[in-house]
Amino acid sequence: MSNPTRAGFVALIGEPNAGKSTLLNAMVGAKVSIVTHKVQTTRARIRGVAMQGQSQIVFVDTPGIFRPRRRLDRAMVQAAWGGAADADVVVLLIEAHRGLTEGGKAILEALKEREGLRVALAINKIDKVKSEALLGLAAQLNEKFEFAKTFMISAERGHGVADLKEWLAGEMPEGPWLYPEDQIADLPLRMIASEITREKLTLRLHEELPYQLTVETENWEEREDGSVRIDQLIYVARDGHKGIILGHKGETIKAISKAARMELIEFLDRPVHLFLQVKVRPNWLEDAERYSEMGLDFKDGN
Ligand SMILES: Nc1nc2c(ncn2[C@@H]2O[C@H](COP(=O)(O)OP(=O)(O)OP(=O)(O)O)[C@@H](O)[C@H]2O)c(=O)[nH]1
Ligand SMILES: [Mg+2]
Repeated sequence: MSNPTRAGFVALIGEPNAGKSTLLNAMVGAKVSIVTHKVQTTRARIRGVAMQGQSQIVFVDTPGIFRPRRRLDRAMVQAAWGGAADADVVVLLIEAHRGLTEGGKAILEALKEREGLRVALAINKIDKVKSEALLGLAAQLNEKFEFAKTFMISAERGHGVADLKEWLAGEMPEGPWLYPEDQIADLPLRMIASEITREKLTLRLHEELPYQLTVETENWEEREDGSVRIDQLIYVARDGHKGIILGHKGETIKAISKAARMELIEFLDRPVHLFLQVKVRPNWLEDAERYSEMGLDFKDGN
């Protein structure tokens, strides 16, 4: 008899910058979720689909969990916990070189309150520390919470990723696959395109980057010659931010547009015409429509 098929959800949670999106991409084998050196890169739940033998694992990348102050923060943290609640297994990422932080402790406390979650610990970025330090950290964390299993990984270099994937495959409940075997992401193309531009903005602007920035794909036109025309709006909250993004003689936005276009060409495998426009909208962080475009809930309680 052949093995039964299995399918389920694995939520990746952790503090901002822990490497959740990097791990998702490593699991899927393609860049599905954007990665930057900055905290709070991922804003909504992003699904990537991986196959391991007869198991289909739907990884759910989530925004980092931190103490939220603003409305957007709260919606992001809520999306992260929502991802955990819906998952068959939760993988908590802890950064090896930072160890058990205050933020990490808060997440462990919150996990304890949510009974019935099956949680694996992944100590990530092990390439940054000496291996002797890892056992102590693993023991310390396992004292604080009853993890189903502990893994030591480097999401960026791929160390330990295969072991984690194999274990997760066995944890998935029996059942039919949820997505076609060759599908790797469950995110509309328009949103992937917006995320790619947001990544390039983040990488290019560094410290100058306005937190209050979002990208939306306004128009997507498939052309007869096989190319695609994509029009995007970059929303910022202040006039000054617009100037930062445009740069001297429009040089900054030109460079951003070029970088985004190159990646879109690779991702879509066809010629791309990308048009970016910057719009100042002082109150976009209080604007329900912007949230739904990001895949976040906008509630009065936010
Ligand atoms: N040295 C090292 N760096 C890593 C590793 N995994 C991720 N990183 C880096 O850590 C930074 C954050 O990675 P992300 O994958 O964006 O982290 P995240 O948890 O998704 O962050 P948010 O979306 O902001 O919550 C990036 O600069 C990655 O290249 C790793 O195993 N080793
Ligand atoms: Mg992320």
